[in-house]
Amino acid sequence: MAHITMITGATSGIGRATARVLAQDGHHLILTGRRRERLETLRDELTSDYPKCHVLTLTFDVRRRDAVDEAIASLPEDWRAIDTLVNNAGLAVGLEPLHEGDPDDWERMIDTNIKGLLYVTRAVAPGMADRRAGHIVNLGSIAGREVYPGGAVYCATKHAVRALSQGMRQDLLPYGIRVSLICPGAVETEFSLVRFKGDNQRAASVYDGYIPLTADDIARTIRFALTAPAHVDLQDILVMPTAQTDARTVHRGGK
Ligand code: NDP
Ligand code: 8X3
Repeated sequence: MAHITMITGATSGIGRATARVLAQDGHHLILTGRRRERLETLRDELTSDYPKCHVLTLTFDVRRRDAVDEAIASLPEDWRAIDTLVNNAGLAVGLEPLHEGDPDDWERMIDTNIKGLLYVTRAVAPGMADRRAGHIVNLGSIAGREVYPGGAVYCATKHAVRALSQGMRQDLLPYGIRVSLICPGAVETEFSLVRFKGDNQRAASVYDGYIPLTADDIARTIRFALTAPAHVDLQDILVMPTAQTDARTVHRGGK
């Protein structure tokens, strides 16, 4: 039987790269995001490059609980037994000090990174518990271990993802479900473009003078967690660029 994997936020960056790596491994993929056209293009590319891979796309906003429930309920019978859920959809918005921050930005981050992840997990995990099998991969961050200036709310959401991962592990323990938290440092994706609201120059400057991680680096890390033997749960993986030691320290201008 094919392995069914659902990836949220597959229209870009880490989600899209993970879809490609897992397509190569023969997973059947449920790809989700808000940008329908990108999902459909990715589906067409993957099914043409990897004929063994079947792809189903679902377009919804993870912040809308009704839309999440509706999308999961709409899955055809042979797509319902989801083996792996990659909770990847997420974003940072803004980098202002807390006292100057825009509460609308805070809502977007909290609603997407915390509540959206919860809604999707609530819709998918019961099936895993019934089947007594499954693997949930949550995208945390170095920002879920540290806090940096201007990042208080984003960092708080990723600290929450860390707490939720631990809680999921506890609650799902009797069902043999693995929960892996993947915590990257700087990965060059559309992340900074979103954070700086389309300011290309400011986004690019985040990665100036050093080699950041690529989305593919993280996709391969996710593959590593998924391919561990069933009795091994890689609970918490921190992946940093060699040029970055912690959330605030990047060595620019080296090799
Ligand atoms: P991208 O901006 O490239 O991709 C983000 C993805 O999330 C997109 O596919 C987007 O799809 C989806 N998404 C955002 N909001 C929503 C929403 N409301 N509903 C559904 N989907 C949504 O960023 P990354 O690939 O870098 O980020 C992926 C994850 O990795 C995030 O959780 C991020 O916090 C985390 N991360 C990123 C790091 C980095 O440096 N890039 C480092 C550490 C962690 P669409 O817009 O089509 O809905
Ligand atoms: C993304 C990494 O350091 O920009 O989670 O917050 S960081």
